[in-house]
Amino acid sequence: MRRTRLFLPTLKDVPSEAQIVSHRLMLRAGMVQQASAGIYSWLPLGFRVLKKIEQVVREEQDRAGAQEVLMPTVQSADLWRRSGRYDDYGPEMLRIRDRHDRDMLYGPTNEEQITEIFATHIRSYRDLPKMLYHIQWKFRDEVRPRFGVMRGREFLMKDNYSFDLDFESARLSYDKMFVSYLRTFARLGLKAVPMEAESGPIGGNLSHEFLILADTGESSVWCDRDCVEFDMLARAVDYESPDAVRAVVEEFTRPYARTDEKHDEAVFEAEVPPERRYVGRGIEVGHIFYFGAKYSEPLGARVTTANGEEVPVHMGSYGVGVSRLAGAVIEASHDEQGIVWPESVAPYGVGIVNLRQGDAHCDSACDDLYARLAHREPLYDDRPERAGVKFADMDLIGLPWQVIVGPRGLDKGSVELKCRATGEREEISLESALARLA
Ligand code: 5CA
Repeated sequence: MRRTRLFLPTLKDVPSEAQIVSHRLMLRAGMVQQASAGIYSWLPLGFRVLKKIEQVVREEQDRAGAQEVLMPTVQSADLWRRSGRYDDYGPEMLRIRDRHDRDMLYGPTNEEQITEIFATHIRSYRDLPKMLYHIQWKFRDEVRPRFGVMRGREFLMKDNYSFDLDFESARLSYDKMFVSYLRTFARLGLKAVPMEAESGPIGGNLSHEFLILADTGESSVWCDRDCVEFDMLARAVDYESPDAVRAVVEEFTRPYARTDEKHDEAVFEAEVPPERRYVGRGIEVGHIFYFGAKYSEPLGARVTTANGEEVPVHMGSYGVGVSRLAGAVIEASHDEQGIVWPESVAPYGVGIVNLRQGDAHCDSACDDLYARLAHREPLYDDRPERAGVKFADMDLIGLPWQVIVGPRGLDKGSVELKCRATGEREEISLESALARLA
């Protein structure tokens, strides 16, 4: 993409209500624009990041054996009356009436809807287990939408639902999602710590939240430093082996890690020696639940077992805040100059900075780079702007690599390769820059 063509409305001054760094940077870098309280439009740069996050989430869901579907955003109130949640959900639910005076709602989550789909088609234990997920917009009329996309009213969520014959098998589905979350967040360049959690309005009795550590987080965190030091990508996990999956979960749940209601100070102090105690704040980026027959019972999701008995299926649900992650990644990875994208979600892989637009030599070197870096999704800053403006903008939008092309360098046959994360700049030949970025 050429910068002169890109719709990238960067801002100099950000609205004062943007309290946290990710919100400020997302506005400054022209990623999103508020449409109304807690509701955002995603502009090209933000949209590219959102799609990349979504793709990492999708790949790790598929790898764990889940299948993607797409359910609607607008649901019928009757379905929710059958589970008893229509009245329970309260003012967070956006209730709508259609022209025939039927009660509808904009889905805050999809347990009822997926359970109905399952119940319509699956009757036998032979068709189990199943894991079905979608990546779809949700609406929750939060009392205090804030921190930009981190606590929105409309937000993009990946929600997966598992269906199993018995607790044993449901536990394995839960564990697979647990492992898939560790892999997902690690690929996004995040350290996410799983913590025992309350299950809230989703219900159930087994639940973990995945939090990334950040001072601006809304949740409190008490954990063993061991939790922060795990390296999930360093291991290969065979999802076909229940023992291998279980082993990872056990390793990650052994050290103390609790948030808010589940925290027990006495247990924390007894289990974790002072030098290993971590007390701080975190951002919840994922939440998984096992809730047995809470929805399958009232909605009639039953299967026949091998001995001909009819039983409700055991279910779990597993959420990732996809749009929240765009903000969370920035909270975890930025500096004074701007965003520092991990390679996996960067909106473009490399920026090309032409220091003297209009100079034949510079222009042709940049065109050459631009063509030959196509596989790295280059963003070519071809504006007739001062070098300082281009540098500041490139650092603000945080692409992992920059190739800086100027007349003096070119005379010696060289360009500069800058790594955004370390700030290191290296003068090398154009060919070596291409080789390094290959
Ligand atoms: N049905 C279950 C799991 S599929 C569920 O809804 N769980 S949840 O309520 O915990 O939400 C899942 C994830 O969505 C959260 O971990 C969080 O990352 C994200 N999320 C929840 N509320 C918001 C919000 N208001 N704005 C942005 N992301 C949110």
